[in-house]
Amino acid sequence: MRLVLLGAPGSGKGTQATRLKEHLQVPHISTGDLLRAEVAAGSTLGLQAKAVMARGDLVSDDILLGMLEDRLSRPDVASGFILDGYPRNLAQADALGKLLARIGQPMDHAVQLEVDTDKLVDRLAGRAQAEGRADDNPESVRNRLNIYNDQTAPVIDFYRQHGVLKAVHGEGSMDEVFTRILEAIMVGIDVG
Ligand code: B4P
Repeated sequence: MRLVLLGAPGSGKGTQATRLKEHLQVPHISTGDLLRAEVAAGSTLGLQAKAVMARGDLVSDDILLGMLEDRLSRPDVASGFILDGYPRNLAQADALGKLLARIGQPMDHAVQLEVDTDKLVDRLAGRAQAEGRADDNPESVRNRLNIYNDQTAPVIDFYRQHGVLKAVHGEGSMDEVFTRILEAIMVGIDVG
């Protein structure tokens, strides 16, 4: 199964992707994690991305597409994948559509996690305390939410028009949200 998770920062994409990966037995591809690994390794790409990410801005489309092409060329994606954090704008959505058409692996589902802005801010503040991620400070969070509304929200319409959008209420416990996602993509919760 090929699935993309859409939602604002703090909506639970990474959290739910980890559960879906276990349940569906397909790799979880998080562009945020891929970028953070580059930063931690001190690679040229990581050095370019570090300050951009800390501000909460988007890293360049070219860098992201190169990274994604590389990841999707690995054999483990033959059984499908869960994509988390990409696409974040319409240019990325278009590039991804072309890439998947080229490798003959169209997207099955685009799951949109819907969460109120106040809740998003609370969750990210909680993570800032627990994990100290560089981009969870109040200023970057505000910037990330603005970028989401301006650039990423239109991607939802893109997938709606392609007939694969599944909107899921993203509030409640992590288990409740997980069950709703499985229902939306019609995978039995006792499977796997
Ligand atoms: P990401 O790593 O994708 O960060 P994110 O949007 O904050 O989502 P994340 O998955 O981490 O958090 P989640 O909602 O699961 O991106 C980071 C940065 O990388 C971007 O700002 C950008 O600079 C760069 N980047 C990444 N992809 C890019 C792209 N395609 N193009 C350009 N730049 C890109 O969880 C948040 C918190 O909520 C957690 O603490 C979790 O425990 C909590 N939570 C989740 N579900 C909950 C629930 N049901 N109840 C209570 N708390 C919950």
